Amino acid sequence: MFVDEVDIHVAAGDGGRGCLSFRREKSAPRGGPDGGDGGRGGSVYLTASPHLNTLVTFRFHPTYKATRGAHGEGSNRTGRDGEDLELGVPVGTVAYEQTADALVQIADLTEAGQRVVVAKGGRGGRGNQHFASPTNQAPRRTEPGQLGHVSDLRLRLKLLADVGLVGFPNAGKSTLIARISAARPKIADYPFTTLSPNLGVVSLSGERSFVVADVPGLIEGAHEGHGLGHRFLGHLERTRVLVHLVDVSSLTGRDPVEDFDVIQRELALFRDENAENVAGGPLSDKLQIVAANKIDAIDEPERLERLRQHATQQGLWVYPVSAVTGQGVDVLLEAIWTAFQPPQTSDTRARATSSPA
Ligand SMILES: Nc1nc2c(ncn2[C@@H]2O[C@H](COP(=O)(O)OP(=O)(O)OP(=O)(O)O)[C@@H](O)[C@H]2O)c(=O)[nH]1
Ligand SMILES: [Mg+2]
Repeated sequence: MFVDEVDIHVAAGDGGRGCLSFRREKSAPRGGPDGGDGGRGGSVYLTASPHLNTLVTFRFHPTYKATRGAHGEGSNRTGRDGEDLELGVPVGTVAYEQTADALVQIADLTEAGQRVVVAKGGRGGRGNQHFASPTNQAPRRTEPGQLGHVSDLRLRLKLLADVGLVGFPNAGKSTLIARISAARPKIADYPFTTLSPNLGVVSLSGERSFVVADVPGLIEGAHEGHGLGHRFLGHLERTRVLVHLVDVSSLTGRDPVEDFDVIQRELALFRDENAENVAGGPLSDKLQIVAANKIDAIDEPERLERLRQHATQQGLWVYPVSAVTGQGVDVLLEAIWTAFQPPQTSDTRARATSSPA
């Protein structure tokens, strides 16, 4: 099951109490203070794992508590530390602390192996051995352990992909990702075949590669919750390029220009409550490439031409493709690759072309 948002409660362990004790032995009937320190409480960590792709385990197990530190003991024995808890999360997980009136981002785990503490264990209290002084050789003072940090968290998975596929249901997004990568999503001739995002890695010649995300289709009113709504668009926030698939075939009674406009409107209306925390800005500002799909099944070429004119007026390139036959797909992939290369500054270009004086 794909779960991309969960609320969990994490509690670190309290520190152990410092001990009050005096050395009592035959050889030292009035020995000094020897109360040991309390152990440190266990902390709770999130660790990004490349082997996970859903937050589902947290849905069934929402509470995590690390163990406390043991109390200090006589003979200067320090209490044992509490055990840390490591919670594995998928790469791309963002953690927010839930305060009374807001969600505050505390971590963004974008790399495998990255580890952050989300609840810090309490320090152990000091035993009375630390409080002896020339004027007080039999101190009765000890410290309690610090309380462990407790927190309510929201975890959100925001997939890490370079390219996002958007479009109406049935436009052919899953067919395209299946053609260009090893991803094998369900493909069928009915809307909303895809119910959760799929990721695929595309490899091009020369060891070039990028990651594509196929998300469930959008329909008019998605921003009001129609269809599957905007729920999955958050997964495209980190992408650099959107590929907008439009069905231009004669198989549907739909109008490609209208379909195109509806999706553009829905992208513009998408607002994520945490968008300000995400680099890259609104989805409608992202670089966009239009793929006119199903050209193998087009009887009236003017359908493609009208879409091309309409998109070109908005400064977008249109690439005719067939996700089924593969026609035009290589050209599309090269265009995608070129689109998200960082622009060469005029400065570096000048340096690359000018020879030393
Ligand atoms: N003729 C033709 N049919 C295609 C092409 N691409 C996809 N299809 C068909 O269109 C239908 C929908 O394809 P999907 O890939 O499931 O569409 P989708 O955009 O992922 O749809 P949702 O998951 O519902 O959003 C399937 O029957 C595909 O076989 C194409 O290039 N040519
Ligand atoms: Mg699909």
